[in-house]
Amino acid sequence: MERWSDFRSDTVTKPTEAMRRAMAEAEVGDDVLGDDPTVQKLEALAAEIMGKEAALYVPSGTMGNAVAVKVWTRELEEVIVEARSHIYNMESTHLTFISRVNPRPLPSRRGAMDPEDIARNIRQASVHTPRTSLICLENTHNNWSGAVIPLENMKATREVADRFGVKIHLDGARIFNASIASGIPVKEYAKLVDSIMFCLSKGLSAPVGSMLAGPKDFIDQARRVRKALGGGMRQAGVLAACGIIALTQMVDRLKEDHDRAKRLAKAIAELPGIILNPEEIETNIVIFGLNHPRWSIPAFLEELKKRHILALPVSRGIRFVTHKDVNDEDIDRAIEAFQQLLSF
Ligand code: TLP
Repeated sequence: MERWSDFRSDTVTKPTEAMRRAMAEAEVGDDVLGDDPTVQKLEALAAEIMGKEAALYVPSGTMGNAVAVKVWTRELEEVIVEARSHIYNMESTHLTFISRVNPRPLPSRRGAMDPEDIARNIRQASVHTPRTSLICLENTHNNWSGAVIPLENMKATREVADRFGVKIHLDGARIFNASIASGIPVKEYAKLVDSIMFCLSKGLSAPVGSMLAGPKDFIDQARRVRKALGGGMRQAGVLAACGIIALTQMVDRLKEDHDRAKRLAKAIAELPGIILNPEEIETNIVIFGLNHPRWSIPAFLEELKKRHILALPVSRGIRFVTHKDVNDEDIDRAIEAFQQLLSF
């Protein structure tokens, strides 16, 4: 059967051979009872890599973000989020559904909110208004085409947060992509926030799981909230073993994904109907608009599918994501299809 070129997401990556072996050999225990050595090893490794006191293994990025918001906030409070952020748009409203806090979405420049704009939007509690208790950041920013949020912007946001006594949570689902693209160690980003969530199951290719890292008392409480949400996992060492490989063997190769995304972006940006500035592609996500007399977005995606090329529609167009399981041939094949379908 002809190969599928699957650009829908870096979440589609399959575990590596080394991960399969590690799963088979993993030492396990009951993690809810606190005795799975492989989960403990992964949590200690994650905390060390991020320079935080402790870390917690969670089943998904969404649960990691949901748990963090729940621990940092209370009812009658408000959380500042970026308008296009994943936490605000793509996580089934857990801010209101689970934490019962009010989201306050702010505009940004390619995912980076203006720290003074944040300052202006922080509210002290009154009988009329909620108290702002948390700022959520996202780096890299998925819906801004994988943009890297500059460290300087995060530093300035930290100053604002400290001025007003507000916490910062970072959705760092792809923080290793940010680090590889910028050359800045993940610890430098993590140092500027109170908690960070990052995913093992995206470009790092683990089958399941994300990490939440932060201060010890925060993680202690997060562990209780994870259990309350049904996220306590028993012999999870089988999965955590893959997470250890993700963190120790899979980070450096993210550069290949970035290079392929750039090559794809440069090649298609020149074609009729494509709305894309390839200079803006910094990591592994290519989002572009399509305005072509022959194609609607659904019809174009359907035609690509007939050619065994998969991508996803997003609010501003189409998203292609590069990852371990797409190679140079897949990129060539996609470029060729674009050329055939869009040229006059
Ligand atoms: N993003 C998924 C989809 O939900 C869109 C993807 O394919 O990109 N934060 C960010 C920035 C994310 O991109 C995602 C997943 C999450 C959190 C949630 O992670 P999971 O899927 O593990 O709950």
